[in-house]
Amino acid sequence: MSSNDGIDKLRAIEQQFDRERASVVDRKSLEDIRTRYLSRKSGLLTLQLQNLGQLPREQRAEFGQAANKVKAKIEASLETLQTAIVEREQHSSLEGEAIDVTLPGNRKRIGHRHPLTIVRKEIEDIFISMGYTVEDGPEVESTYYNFDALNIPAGHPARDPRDTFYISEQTLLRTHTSPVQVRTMEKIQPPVRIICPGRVFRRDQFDPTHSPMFHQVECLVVDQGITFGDLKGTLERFHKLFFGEKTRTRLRPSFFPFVEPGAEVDVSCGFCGGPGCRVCKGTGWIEVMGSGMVHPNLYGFVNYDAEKYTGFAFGGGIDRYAMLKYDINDLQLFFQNDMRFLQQF
Ligand code: 2NL
Repeated sequence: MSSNDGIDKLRAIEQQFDRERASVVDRKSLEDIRTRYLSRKSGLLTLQLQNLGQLPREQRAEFGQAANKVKAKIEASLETLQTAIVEREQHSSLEGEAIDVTLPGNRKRIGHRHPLTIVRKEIEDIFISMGYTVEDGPEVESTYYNFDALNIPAGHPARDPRDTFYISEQTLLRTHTSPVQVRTMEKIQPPVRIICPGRVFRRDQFDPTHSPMFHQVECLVVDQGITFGDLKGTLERFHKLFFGEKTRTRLRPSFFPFVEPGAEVDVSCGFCGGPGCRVCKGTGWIEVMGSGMVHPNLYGFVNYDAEKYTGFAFGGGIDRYAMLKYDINDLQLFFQNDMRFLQQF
């Protein structure tokens, strides 16, 4: 063999390598081609270099240089292929881990407030903003706080066991939140500015407007110089804040044992805005509360000076305010815990 034959072989190997390198696509095919050409024992190029010793001395240098050149080329080419393969692998693994920030989030379902709680807190916030504090007290009461101290004497029809849940002769489930106000007056001297929201109990059958347990909020103000005008102004302000600035408030004479004078409180109908509709039964007005000036007899029970102080009070159903606010026609929906209803708030 002459160095020319050898160099022709080298060129053939080089060309073969150039063709085969096109099919190198991953680490495996890269290692295969490296082995095929450069393996120490059987690489195509290695075998050529082993022929070096058989060449005439003067041809060895030329052949050796040519062979090393091809080897260097192949090695450089394998290096390039390796870099490309590593890059491609990194790229595709990053692509696999990529986060699509435009995908919709997976929303965690969290709890939320019951509509009656929403409305109670809204009422509380309005009165807190006017300087009132929120008070509460026991749901199981004595007849003294629920009736006697409120000027409802023994034998009064409001005490009828057909209307009230008695636990014993002198213990009952409170029928209104007024006992909390009596208890507060026992504790502190005027000025008093409080509201008392809470559960109350009456022997009523369930129907769209009745429930044996419902929620009331009562308000009590006692100070020097409190007038009926303060009562009316407070009710007007509260209803504008709760139902909207267009709301008007009207008082009609009425009777409650714990006030004198007493008045029913109507608000203008927010559904029809005046002319009359089903909600206001054609009158343009909706009855929402009872109210009045605190009866002087009450001051005797709590040790207030009836000559020095006057006060007003009013009370209404939180459930009823929620029904009006959310246009709900059945009180029972608040107590059935049907998620299809509750989820709407
Ligand atoms: C109602 C209640 C009224 C009151 C509640 C009251 C409380 C005290 C003193 C005087 Cl401690 N009054 N509360 C006054 C007038 C009416 O109505 O449930 N109406 C629908």
